[in-house]
Amino acid sequence: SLNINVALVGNPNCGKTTLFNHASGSHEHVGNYSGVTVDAKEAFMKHRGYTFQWIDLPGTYSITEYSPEELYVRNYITDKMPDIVVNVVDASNLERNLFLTTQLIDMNIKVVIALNMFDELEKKNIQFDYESLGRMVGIPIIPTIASKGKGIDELLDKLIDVYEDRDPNVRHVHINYGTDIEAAIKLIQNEIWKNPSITDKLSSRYLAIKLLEQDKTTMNQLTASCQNVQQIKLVTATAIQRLEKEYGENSETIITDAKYGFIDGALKETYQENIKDKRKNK
Ligand code: GDP
Ligand code: K
Ligand code: MG
Repeated sequence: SLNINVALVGNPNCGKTTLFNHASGSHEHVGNYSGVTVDAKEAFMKHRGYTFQWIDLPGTYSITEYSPEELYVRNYITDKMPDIVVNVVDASNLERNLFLTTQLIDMNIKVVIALNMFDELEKKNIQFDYESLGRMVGIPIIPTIASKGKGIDELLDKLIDVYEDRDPNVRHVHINYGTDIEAAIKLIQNEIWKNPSITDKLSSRYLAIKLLEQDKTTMNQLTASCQNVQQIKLVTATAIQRLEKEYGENSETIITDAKYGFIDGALKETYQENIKDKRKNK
């Protein structure tokens, strides 16, 4: 039988649980994840001959290591390797929600975006060319109104297409973070590549970006499994030093700013409040 494991990933309150309940047909209350013990709800359903296994992961703004929720989501993606991540994005809060999306893009995994709260965009008469954004990032974007069960069938159909590698718009995109950061990524990647056992499982680009952010989880991971860890550390330290000198900022901030720079640029091209309508209202 055909099983598709789908993990729901997104900011808190973007509608993950609502989507999970609609998609799985269960209306079970899902507790909050604010405690130390992080838990994830799981449900099965069938659609067009496929069995979907849904995981409702805790809400996170970022995939870093600053909370149990972030670590849980991160480890779930890298260890359990779901077939597809559904990145639930709150359409009324695009800039902040898309930050997490940039991290999923770095991870080089299969992602479909559920552009949830689409009713909020419609209400405000906002023009958002989400299809164009989807082509830009190589990720299919499906509008949903989870609270009304709208868009769920379209999302399920898209998940099958992506699972079967049938969607021509899916491609692996590297967000271009600019010459200096890209050069630093390349240098670190060159060292990571010497460990095929690692890069089989995790994107070397993602690991390099994480090292540039001075992410301890990644460094510990590589220390445990890379033979050339001393060289990786040296190259990383040198790259960080060079970037921080150039930008006068902490390297994590430099990466964060670059990600927001990408998001701002992408939204400038695709997102616009209806100007005509705005004038009318004045
Ligand atoms: P989670 O934290 O991501 O699991 O978000 P929830 O599923 O708990 O949803 C947060 C709130 O948003 C709830 O009050 C939902 O009813 C509401 N909600 C979910 N989806 C939509 C939507 O598409 N449109 C609107 N307007 N509200 C929604
Ligand atoms: K919630
Ligand atoms: Mg929830």
